[in-house]
Amino acid sequence: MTDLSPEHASTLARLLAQVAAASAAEDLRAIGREALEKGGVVADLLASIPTLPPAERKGAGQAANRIKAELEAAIDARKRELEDGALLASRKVEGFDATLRAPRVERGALHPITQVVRELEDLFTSMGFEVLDGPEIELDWYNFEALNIPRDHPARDMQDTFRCDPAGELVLRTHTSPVQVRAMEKRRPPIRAIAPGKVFRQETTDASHEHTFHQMEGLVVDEDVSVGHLIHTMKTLLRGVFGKDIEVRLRPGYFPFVEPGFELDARCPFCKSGCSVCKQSTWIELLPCGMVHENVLRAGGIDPAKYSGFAFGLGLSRLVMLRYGIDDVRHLLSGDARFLRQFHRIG
Ligand code: FA5
Repeated sequence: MTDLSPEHASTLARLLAQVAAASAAEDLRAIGREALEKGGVVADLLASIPTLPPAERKGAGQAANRIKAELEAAIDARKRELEDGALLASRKVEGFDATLRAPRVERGALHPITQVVRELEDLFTSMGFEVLDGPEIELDWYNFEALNIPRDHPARDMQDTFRCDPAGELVLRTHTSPVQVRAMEKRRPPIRAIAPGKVFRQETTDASHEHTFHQMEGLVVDEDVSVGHLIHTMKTLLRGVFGKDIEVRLRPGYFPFVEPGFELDARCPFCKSGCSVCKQSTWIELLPCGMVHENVLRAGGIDPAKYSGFAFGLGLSRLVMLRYGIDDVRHLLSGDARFLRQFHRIG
C-alpha cells in the first residue's frame, strides 16, 4: 500500500477519528463532503498533481486514492453501526415482541363495475369499436334536444334531471346517449363506438334505482345498417358476459331518439324454467335499443338518406348485479369495504 507523508497520514487519522465519533448520518455526510469536495484534502491533493515534479506525481495520486478509499470505507462501516444501533434501541422499547405477526397489508382491487367495463371494452374493441368518453356535466342540447327531445316534449319527464344552472342550459347527464351526437359530430361513417360512464337522475332510490349509476352507450352508423346487425351485436355481447349463447327477443319500446325503438330481453342465463332473477318468466329485461332516428343523425351532421345506424343503452349497474348476484344497486357506490372485498381478484 502507498505510504503517506506524515502530513497526509495525520490528516487521514484526524478524519477517521471524526468518523468514529460521529453519531448521526448527517455528520458522516458532512465529513465526506469536507474531504472529497472542492477545497477538501483529497480534492486539493488531486488538484496539486500537475504542479508537482513528474517523479512525485504518481505517489501523490496514489496517496489521494488511499485517503479517499479508507475514508469511504470507514464512513460506510460507521453508517451501518449507527443503523444497527438504532434498530437494537427500538427493540428494547417496552412491549416489543419479535414474535408478533407484522400487520397485514391490505390489497386493493378493481371495483366490480370497472371489472365488467374492462371486459366489455376488450370485447367491443375486438369487434372494431372505439371507446369514447363524454362530459358528466352536459349541455341540455346534447342530453335532450339533439336527441330529438325538445324543451316541451313530455319524454323529458322519463328522466328526472339534476339541473346545474338557473337557465337550464347545463344538466348532469341523465344517460350516456349524448355521446352519440358528440361522436357523430367528430367522425364520419363508418362509426363504431361504445361509451361507458356515470349518469345521474333525481330519483327516490330503492334496491333497483340509484341517483348515480352506470350505463354503456353503443353506436354503429354506416351504410345499410339493419336491426339484424343490432341483434347480432347484442348476442355477441351476451356471449362475452355470460360465456354462452343466449337467446334474445325484441319488444317495442319508445325512446324519441330511435325509430323503431326496442326493449331487448335475454333468456335467463341462470335457469331453464323460471327463477327469482327472471321473476319466474325465463326472460330478463336487458337493454333499450333501436335504429338511430333520422333527426339525431341530422343533429350529428350525418345524411340520413345515405346512412343508418343502431344504438343501445346498456344499464351497466344492472348487468353487474346480474353477473354477481347482487340484490341491491345501492351497494355498488356505497364505498362499503365489506361489500367491495367480496370482489377481490387479480384484475
Ligand atoms: C335510456 O337511458 C336510453 N338512453 C337508452 C337508449 C340508448 C335507448 C340508445 C335507445 C338507444 P332508460 O332510461 O331505460 O334508457 O335507461 C337505460 C337503462 O339504465 C335501464 O334499462 C336500466 O338498466 C338502467 N337504469 C335506469 N334508471 C336506473 C336507475 N335509477 N338506477 C340504476 N339503473 C338504472
